[in-house]
Amino acid sequence: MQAAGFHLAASFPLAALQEPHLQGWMDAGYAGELEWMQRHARTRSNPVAAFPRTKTVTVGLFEFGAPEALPPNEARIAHYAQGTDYHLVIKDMLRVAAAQLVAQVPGVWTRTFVDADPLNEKRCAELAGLGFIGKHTNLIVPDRGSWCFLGLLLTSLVVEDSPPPQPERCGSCTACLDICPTKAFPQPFVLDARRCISYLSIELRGVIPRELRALMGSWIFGCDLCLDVCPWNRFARQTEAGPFAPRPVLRQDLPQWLRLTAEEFDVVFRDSAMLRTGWRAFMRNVLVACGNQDDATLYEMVLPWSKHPDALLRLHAHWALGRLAPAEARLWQQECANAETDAAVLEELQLTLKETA
Ligand code: B12
Ligand code: SF4
Ligand code: SF4
Repeated sequence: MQAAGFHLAASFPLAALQEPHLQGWMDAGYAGELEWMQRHARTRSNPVAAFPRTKTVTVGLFEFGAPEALPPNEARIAHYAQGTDYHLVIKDMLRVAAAQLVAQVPGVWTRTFVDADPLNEKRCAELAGLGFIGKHTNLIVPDRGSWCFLGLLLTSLVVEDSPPPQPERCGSCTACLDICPTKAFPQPFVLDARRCISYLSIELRGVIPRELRALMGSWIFGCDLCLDVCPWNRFARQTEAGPFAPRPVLRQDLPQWLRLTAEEFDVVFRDSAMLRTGWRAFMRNVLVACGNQDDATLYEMVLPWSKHPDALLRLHAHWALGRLAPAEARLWQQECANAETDAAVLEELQLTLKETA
């Protein structure tokens, strides 16, 4: 795997993989609208039956390096998403690793997984002895931190011994739990995805729950707060950024993002993990971030979005207007409420008008 470009790699027998808490996590509703998780949960509850040809899982780990200091309180994009889409890059590296293995061991069966496939990659990395899972629920490599991508190579080869697991080393630290603005951890080591800004800004396509919008700050794609605060990330190495080097085109402020058209979105985010969210949900995020700024000059720039034909965008724009300049917004929103035909937008208008009364 190292020859294919991974910084670290280790293997364990698939038979060792169990997720005893998974069904409880699903039953608690923590997966939100991640519908594919239901399908995956069935597979993940019995991976040996689901992948009968797989004997060994080799986990590849690629460090994308610590981020620069978080940008000013404007438009924040998670560090992992600032370069080329890791799904493409890690998949290619896994394919190279698979081809190298087949060349060495003719007849060996292989399969490659990255992210959207039905195995828990951080749990696999833990079983392979690469690190431990912290209270923020991500993998931490003790001498390298957690700014890393994971990928899996499933093979029909048999490994004799599992590496020893690494002990969990959070100790009494609770920095990640404390910093989370949306209080997304119902308990240490458990995440309620429905409250996580990463889920809200990337996975959720509809209306962002009203009570969470104000807590999202300036994040317009993903969130890094719980990783950034982790003391283990002091050990993160500055690696060759390569395909994950931040793209300069992403260094834009909120007024610039507000001007992004759907056509430009496809160009700017070509080969980027951000393409996945789509222009509509991305602009929704930008509007929410605008509503979280203490900057009334944004009002005029958000205003046209409250007349947008798409109800989702109108709704979030009205929320932002009510926060940016409540008195000014009030007159305009009373007018809009009389003409509004969408029930959700009308409800948003009524709530905003009540707040600004
Ligand atoms: C779904 C998903 C998400 C969801 C859910 C996050 C989560 N914590 O799982 C959302 C959209 C919120 C998300 C966000 C992010 N993600 Co994500 N995500 C995934 C994905 C596709 C599946 C993970 C999964 O199955 N989660 C669901 C739950 C069930 O898993 P779990 O946390 O392991 O839950 C277990 C615990 O709760 C435990 N449990 C339950 N009760 C109890 C009680 C006790 C006492 C204990 C000890 C345990 C316990 O059992 C559960 C089941 O096993 C993986 C890729 C993959 N295929 O594995 C990437 C992955 C985990 N994500 C990744 C990244 C980078 C992120 C973000 C940092 C991106 C960002 N900057 O915005 C954030 C981090 C947010 C966070 N604090 O976790 C990386 C993590 C790399 C690493 N170092 O670990 C992965 C591995 C992708 C990759 N290939 O690199 N992600
Ligand atoms: S990514 Fe952000 S919102 Fe999600 S759990 Fe971490 S700090 Fe909370
Ligand atoms: S911030 Fe502290 S509690 Fe959270 S994962 Fe890191 S060491 Fe563990």
